[in-house]
Amino acid sequence: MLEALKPQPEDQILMLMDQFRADTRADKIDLGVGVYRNSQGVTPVMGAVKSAERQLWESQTTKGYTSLIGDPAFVDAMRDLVIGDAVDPARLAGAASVGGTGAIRLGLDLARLAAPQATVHIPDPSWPNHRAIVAAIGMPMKTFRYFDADENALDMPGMIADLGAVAAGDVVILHGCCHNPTGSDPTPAQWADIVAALSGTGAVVLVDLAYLGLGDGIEADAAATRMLLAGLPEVIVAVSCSKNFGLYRDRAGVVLVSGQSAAQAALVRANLATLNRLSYSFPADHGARLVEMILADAALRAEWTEELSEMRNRINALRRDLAEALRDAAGSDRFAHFGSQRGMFSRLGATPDEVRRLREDHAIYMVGDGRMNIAGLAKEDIPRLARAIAEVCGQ
Ligand code: PLP
Ligand code: TYF
Repeated sequence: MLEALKPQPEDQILMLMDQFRADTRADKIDLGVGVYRNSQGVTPVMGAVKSAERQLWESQTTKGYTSLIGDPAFVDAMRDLVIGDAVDPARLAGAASVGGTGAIRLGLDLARLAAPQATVHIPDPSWPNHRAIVAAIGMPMKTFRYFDADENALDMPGMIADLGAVAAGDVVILHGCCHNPTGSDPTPAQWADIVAALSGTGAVVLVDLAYLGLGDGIEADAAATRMLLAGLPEVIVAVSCSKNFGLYRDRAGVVLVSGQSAAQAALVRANLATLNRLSYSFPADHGARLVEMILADAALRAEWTEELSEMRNRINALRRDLAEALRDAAGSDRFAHFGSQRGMFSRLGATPDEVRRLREDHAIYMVGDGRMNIAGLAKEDIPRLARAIAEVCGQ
C-alpha cells in the first residue's frame, strides 16, 4: 500500500534551514526561518519561562490528563491577553492547540465542519502554510490583493475591493500584526476600512496572530484583532506562543472563537473539543501551562513583558540600522521601508536569481521570494549584508 504514496513538496523555508546548516563558510548569514536571535546569535529560553519551569517542577503534583480543550486557565489567560474586553466573554470559546499552526488548522477545520464548501481567502502574499493547510483539508481557496510589490506598500484599494466582494460564509485569513512575509500592516484607519468592507458580507475572519508584542507592543499589536472582533459577528483567532514566549518547540497556541451568542459559543467549544479528540485527544500542556503561570503571576508577567520589549526594540533597531546601512551602500532610499515595517520579516524585492547570487556568492540565505528574517540578524553583519545587497540588487 505504501508504494502508492507520492513525494510531497518540501516547505521552502524549512529546506533553507538544512541548506544553511550544511554550508561550511564561516561568514554565512541566516535570514531564513523566522526565529528571533539575541545579540549573541542565540534563540534564548526567556528568563520568565525558566523561572516558571522551575516553579512548575517544584509545584506540579500530577501529569494527569487536562481536558480536551487543554487547561481552561490557559485559554482564559490568552483570551484576556489577546482580546481584553473587546467582546463579551460569554460569546467566546477557545481551545489550546499545537502551536499557532495547530490553531490555524483547528480554526479551519471548525469552519469546514460548519461550511465545507466555503472559500478561504488568503492574502497575496502570505505565509505559505496557509495555502498548504487549506489545500490539505480540501476547501476552495482564492487570494485577495494585499501588497503592491512595486510600491512596497499595501494595495488598499485592491484589498478593499476584493474583501467587499467576498461571499457570505466564506473565510478570510488576515495577519493580526507583523505580516509574514512583507512586514507591512494596515494602519488603524486602514483596519477600520477593512472592517467596514467586511461587515455586511457575512464572511468569517480568521486572524493569524503569531507575533503579538513583536511589532509595536502588546496592546498596539492586539488592536486590529480587537477591532475585527468588535466589528464582526463571527471571528476566529489563531494565536501562537512560539515567538513571543520563545516556546517554539513546546508547541503552545490557542484558538479563540467569537460566536453570536453564548449558546453558539458552547457549540463551538464542543466542536473544538471533538476536533482535538479526533487528532490527538488532549493538546500538549507544558508550554501552555508556563504561559498561564507567567500571565497569572505579577512578577513573572512583568519580567516577560520586559523581555518581550527588549526583543521588539532589538528587532526595530536592527530594522533602522539595516535601512540606514542600505541607504549608504546603495545610495538610494529604495530600502527605506525596512525601517518602518514591523515584525520579523521584510522582503528585499529581489529576483530569484539575485536571491541565488546572494546565497552562492555571499553566503547570505533568505527565502526565494526575497523574504529576510531581520530578527535573526547580527548587528555586526549589517555592513557586509548591506554591501552585498547593494552589489547584487543595486542596479
Ligand atoms: N502564522 C504565521 C504567520 C507564522 O509566521 C507562523 C510561524 O511561526 C505561525 C503562524 C505558526 O507558528 P507556530 O506553529 O510555530 O506556533
Ligand atoms: O515563516 C517562518 O519562517 C516561521 C517558521 O512550516 C515556520 O513562521 C516556517 C515554516 C513552517 C513552520 C514554521
